[in-house]
Amino acid sequence: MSHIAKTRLTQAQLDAHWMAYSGNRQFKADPRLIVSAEGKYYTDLDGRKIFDGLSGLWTCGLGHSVPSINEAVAKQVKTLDYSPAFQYGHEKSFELAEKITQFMPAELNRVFFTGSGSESVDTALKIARAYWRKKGKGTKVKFIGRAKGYHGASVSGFSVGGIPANRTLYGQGLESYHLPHTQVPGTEFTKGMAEQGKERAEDLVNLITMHDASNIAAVIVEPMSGSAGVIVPPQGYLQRLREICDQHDILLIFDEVITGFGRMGAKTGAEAFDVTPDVITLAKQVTNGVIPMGAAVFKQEIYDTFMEQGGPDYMLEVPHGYTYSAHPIACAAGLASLEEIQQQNLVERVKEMSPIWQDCVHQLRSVSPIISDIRNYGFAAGLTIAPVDNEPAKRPFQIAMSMWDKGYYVRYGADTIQLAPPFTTEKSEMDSLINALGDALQEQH
Ligand code: PXG
Ligand code: PLP
Repeated sequence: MSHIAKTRLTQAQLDAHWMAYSGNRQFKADPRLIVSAEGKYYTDLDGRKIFDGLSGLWTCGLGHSVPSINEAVAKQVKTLDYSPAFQYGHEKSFELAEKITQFMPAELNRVFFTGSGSESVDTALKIARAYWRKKGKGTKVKFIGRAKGYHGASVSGFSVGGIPANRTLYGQGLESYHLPHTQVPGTEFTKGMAEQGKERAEDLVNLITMHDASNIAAVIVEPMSGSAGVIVPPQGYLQRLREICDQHDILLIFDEVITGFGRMGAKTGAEAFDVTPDVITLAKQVTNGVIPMGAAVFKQEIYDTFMEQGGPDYMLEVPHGYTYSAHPIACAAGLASLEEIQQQNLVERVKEMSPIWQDCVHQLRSVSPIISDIRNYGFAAGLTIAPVDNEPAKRPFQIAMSMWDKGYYVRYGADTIQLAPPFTTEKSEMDSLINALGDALQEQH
């Protein structure tokens, strides 16, 4: 279906925008243009209603155009549109920091604001190095990420990230090494956490032997990988990473840009999997995607180390931050979003409904033989699609385009389809999403 005739955009306008993580040529030949959003649905340029099967980009668990968030943003923009982030402050950032800690494990109670997930990761990695330097261990500078990990688009993010396509073009990054991912053969179609795979944490011991703990600042993993297609940790795996990090004085960073604030049916991935890291990175759902914002949340001991060694009190303890750190409009959106999650008990709702979601997505197995794996946790699911013509990314793209035509937005990436419906999704909406996906898969046979 071609939608280009309906847009008033000129070719020059289409050409001028170099779109993020997009197939620019394909998009501009047949643009998929969204004009509005309300609740769980977008409206496209043709006036079609489209179900939001990924909650934006894992951002909008509350759905779109939430009145309390809209009002908070409108009020804030009229009251204080910008406030200098360095050396001066406004009340809302402190209120939001405290509100965020209500969602974090109790030990993580110091919040550094950023403008995105990528900046949150950059912040966590820089602070990890600086922390060890303050502790007199300035050789601890290397990082350990994990194969298939996604930690944002910055130089540090691609360095610790483990999705090959995001790395190959960019040459030298930060010195980083990678654990194997946890998609263990034989665990395909596991519901939730697999029993096998914990042993893959032992590779951390090997990496430490190779590089020595005296040279390693931090391990960074997503508790559940999102971008790579929803990879759920095996039972006991994260606990084992925690143990090894403790034994070797290495900081453990959980990148919770996707898993934070309810997606897992828990306040964080740390809570869902019962492992407490030293640092948690956040973004996306903190403002329900309405205004860009991220944060890195630290254990108090890390913060205290910088305060104790901060020099005279007119000096900066850490020379780090962003023009848009703690932006007042983002803070207003964040406060309203997190209050909405609490008031509607959405973390509990996702937890209660996730068995229904699990059953629903796993029904697809019998619908199509081209699915080689289905994974799920909370309100998230990933499907691996068997490749055709030696082109693993082709079928997922075709499936997602067919879904768009049917009135469903889903994410496609590499050989996967990703689903993450809004936290308020009803069973009937799950059924229709999965039925449509079944149809789109069958078109591939
Ligand atoms: N860490 C994780 C775990 C993420 O998922 C980032 C960092 C970077 O955040 P920013 O705000 O800088 O984009 C992310 C972002 C997908 C998809 O297809 C996921 C993300 C971004 C775009 C697409 O799953 N996650
Ligand atoms: N580049 C220049 C020239 C700048 O002046 C600044 C900020 O002042 C930046 C980059 C960083 O921008 P941001 O603080 O929005 O990350």
